[in-house]
Amino acid sequence: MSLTDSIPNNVDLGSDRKLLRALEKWQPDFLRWWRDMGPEGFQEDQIWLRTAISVDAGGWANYDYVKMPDYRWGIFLTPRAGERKIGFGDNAKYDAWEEVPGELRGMLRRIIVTQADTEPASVEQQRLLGKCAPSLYDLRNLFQVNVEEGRHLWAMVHLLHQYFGRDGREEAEALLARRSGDQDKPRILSTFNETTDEWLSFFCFTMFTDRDGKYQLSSLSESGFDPLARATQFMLTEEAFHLFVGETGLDRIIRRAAEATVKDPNGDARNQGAIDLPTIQKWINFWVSSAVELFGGEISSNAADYFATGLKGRHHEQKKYSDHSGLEGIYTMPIVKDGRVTMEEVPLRNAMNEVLRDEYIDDCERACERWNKTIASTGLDFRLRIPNRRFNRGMGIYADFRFDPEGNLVSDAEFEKSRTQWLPTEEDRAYVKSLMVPCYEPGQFAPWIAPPAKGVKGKGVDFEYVKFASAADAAE
Ligand code: BYC
Repeated sequence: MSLTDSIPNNVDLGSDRKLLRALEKWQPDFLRWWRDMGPEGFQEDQIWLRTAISVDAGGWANYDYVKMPDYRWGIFLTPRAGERKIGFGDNAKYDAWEEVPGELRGMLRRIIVTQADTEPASVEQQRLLGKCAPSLYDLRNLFQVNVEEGRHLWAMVHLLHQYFGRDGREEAEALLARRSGDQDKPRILSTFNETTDEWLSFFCFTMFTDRDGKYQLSSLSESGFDPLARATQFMLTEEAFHLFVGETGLDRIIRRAAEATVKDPNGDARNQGAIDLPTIQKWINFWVSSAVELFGGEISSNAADYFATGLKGRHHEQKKYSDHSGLEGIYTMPIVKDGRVTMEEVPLRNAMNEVLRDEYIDDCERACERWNKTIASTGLDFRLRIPNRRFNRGMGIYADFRFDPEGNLVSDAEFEKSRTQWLPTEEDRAYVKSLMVPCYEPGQFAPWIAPPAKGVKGKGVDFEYVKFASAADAAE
């Protein structure tokens, strides 16, 4: 099969010989990386997956059984809707760029590489999870997320190859050479080096880390560099499913936790084989505090430059804002001065990371409210919380101080004293891992997670979402 056949695309790949050659060279390296670092042990199995084969509303999501290495990783840009102008910053009202402006080349490359790096990183982080999936439904969802992260890598590599010449090709190779968690060649952003070897972390990752992806992609979809805007617009359509997996996955674990607490004579969910709510809270604290780092510094000249040049806007820049210069505005943020938290005014452009973090945190709070309704529906009086953004930070203006999950300044000693109440302990991790026993019977679910309300795309919850190549795989 030629590359133009094996890569569904709407970028006219067949007529661009240079681009085709570059991608033909990269594809075998990608497949090698996928075999080495993609889901371990399931490459020969038939997975019921959706594949994007066009950008049309009706055509983009095509469902069928596919072996993962045969997945058709396509390249799609949302079609142009007429002439487009740059929507914000100092270049607003000029025509959007179809080529990379020379003076912005370095900055744009850095943004695209940073975005691209997260995609293979997450696949690497999740590569062992299939071996302990709580159901075939969840196993299939994991693999759906994985192949789509692979497609998002293709989307960014296409931009690197098409617009950045030799530099772009080198960056594309480097994306396959870095490894999540590797001391010598780690992935670029912190969270993407965290271990994700059990499913509570997987659902936290897809809930909280992928949600950073949503807001970053949304900001990039406003970009004055039109190919980036159009590539990220289409990525967002797939990203929605990843967020669904995270939010509903946590909801199902929380439901089981609450039910088990109510049922147990001592109110001990662990005694019923579930994960208790205080443990879930610790995971939320850990993953939220890790994910909020991904928005960059609170006061950032990089962010100001990205906005000023028109490369990266705000979430819903066109829909939500009337002033697109960002020059007049002031952002008031809490900072630590003389041992106290006080408010300080920052020029809006320098606070763009914080503006995006606000949107993100509101979205997390919304989901948390839903989980609390799930808990309340069991009759249990317990509330989960999204920790304050200052809690447990390793980067930015709060990194040198300690805060409790409510955001109050505390001493190092106070923090250390409460650490085991706020963050996962080794014992908690060992307990959660002890529950990770695979459950591969169609329609069966591990005891620590409730079944979903419905299956995928009209299929039942008991549908055979994964057909194992051999009985040995299923028993593994
Ligand atoms: N870890 O000015 P600063 C996704 C670096 S997730 C390590 O404070 P800036 C997905 C920063 O790169 C979305 N390093 O921040 C989710 C800079 O280094 P350089 C991914 C960090 O630049 C799940 C220096 O520190 N997309 O799609 O304003 C599964 C000073 O930075 C971190 C993007 O991130 C960190 N946490 O903002 C799959 C969009 N934070 O460049 C996929 C593109 C900062 O001086 N990236 N640094 O060497 C960006 O827009 C910006 O790079 C950031 C940082 C928002 C990440």
